[in-house]
Amino acid sequence: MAGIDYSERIPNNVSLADNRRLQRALEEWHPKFLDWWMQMGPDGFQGKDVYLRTAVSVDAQGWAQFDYVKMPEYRWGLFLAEPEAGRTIGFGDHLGAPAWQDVPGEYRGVLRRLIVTQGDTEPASVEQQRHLGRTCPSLYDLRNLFQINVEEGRHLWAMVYLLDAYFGRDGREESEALLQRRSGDRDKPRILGAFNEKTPDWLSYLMFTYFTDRDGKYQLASLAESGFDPLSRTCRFMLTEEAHHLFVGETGIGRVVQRTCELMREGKTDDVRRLGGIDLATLQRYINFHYSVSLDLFGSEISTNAANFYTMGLKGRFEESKKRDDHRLKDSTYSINELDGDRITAREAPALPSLNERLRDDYIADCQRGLDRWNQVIKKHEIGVELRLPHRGFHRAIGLFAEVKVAPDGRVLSEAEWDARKHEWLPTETDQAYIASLMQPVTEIARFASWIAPPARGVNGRPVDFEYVRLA
Ligand code: BYC
Repeated sequence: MAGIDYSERIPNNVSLADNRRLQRALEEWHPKFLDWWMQMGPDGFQGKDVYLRTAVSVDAQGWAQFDYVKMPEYRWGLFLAEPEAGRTIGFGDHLGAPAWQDVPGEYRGVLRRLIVTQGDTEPASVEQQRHLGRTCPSLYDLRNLFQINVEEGRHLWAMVYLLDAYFGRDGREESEALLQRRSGDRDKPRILGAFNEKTPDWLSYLMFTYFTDRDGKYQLASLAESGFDPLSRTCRFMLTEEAHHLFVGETGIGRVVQRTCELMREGKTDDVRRLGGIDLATLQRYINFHYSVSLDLFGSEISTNAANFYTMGLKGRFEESKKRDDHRLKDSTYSINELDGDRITAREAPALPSLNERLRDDYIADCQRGLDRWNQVIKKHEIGVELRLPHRGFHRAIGLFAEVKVAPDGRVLSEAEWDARKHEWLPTETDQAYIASLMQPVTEIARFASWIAPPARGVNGRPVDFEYVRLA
């Protein structure tokens, strides 16, 4: 295993110096990436010093080095988790065969598509979050936003490395195209739906990091099981960074809930808007929106693509290697939803094409854990409200439920009923205008916006009142 060569322009542990062709391809791509970053990355802060974590090696000590960095000078490197000696393919038709170190020729197109779809989400999220810096609720939050942005940039590098190293000329073309598509662009949109939505304010951003980044966790974990070893190792390292993004979402919404409850108690009112807070009903509508668009990211309940990815050994289940079954699933079934007129029922379906639904189930259970913690905060303040995940059929655009309108409690509705009530369940224009009105920048050290509580602790042992971004 080569150590990290940090003296190179592209720090890496993939022996880049020994691969001239790859080095040339990446060095050609690098300035294009920087152009994209300056054009589409965080607006207005590129010259500022930010207290960032940079990976300088993949071991426990080295992957988290903290210092002030200007974002365009961040060292976007190529890092793969350590190889596992003698690793074999853990599922599908090739179960037990040695993991592939090169692209299996017969699966080239499918594998490339999976990598491109994953890669496309990374720059998309940076584009979506581009203007948020100007309305940050604190320096601490501003720093966390930029940490996520640079790491999403690095995750793009990770996928571009795979494309350039293993897919020759069409890989290089895909790498270029990843810098050409734009979130929300009518002519050249990003590939997946949620990545073309706007992230116009910090509440949407915290919801995005809780719900949409969590799709990232489940998709990356499934790809980390891949029989294509470079993909597996790349995703395993990305997951270590991903944990911070999820932390930002969970603690961020937790801090909003905390502040709302404090204002409710202090003001003896549910109407905390008068006090500059975000009422629980609005929070619930934002949860409903972001959860439902994130559920769509798992694809249809029945998917031949998903069955093929698995059978081919390219994309496994969440924690595949911990499961105790035959890892082929040709004879197993899985319970999925079905529509029976205006009733939602369950049926047993063949397990292979149900793999998207199975992953969605894992994701839903994980989402619920955060809500439980936020509800604990509400309960501690002796407030009789519970935040809930809406039914999985609510407000869906992909799969079975795209055909019907479903209420948060799971009732199938007529179009007329839906139209009459949807404003109770999804953020309204008034909600959005109110949230927008709260988005006033707070950039003094140790101060926080009215709608969010300070965090329990700072970053990397630093105090909460540390100067996380130097704006002067
Ligand atoms: N929007 O067979 P189906 C992250 C397409 S997030 C638009 O049901 P399949 C991150 C689908 O492509 C993780 N189109 O779906 C988070 C297919 O098209 P074709 C991203 C959609 O293929 C935050 C057709 O509909 N990683 O990392 O089984 C910040 C039929 O679909 C959507 C991955 O997604 C949609 N929502 O599964 C930063 C992993 N859903 O083939 C980063 C790689 C489906 O008919 N991707 N379609 O032209 C995959 O594993 C699969 O592509 C999907 C879809 C799970 C996304």
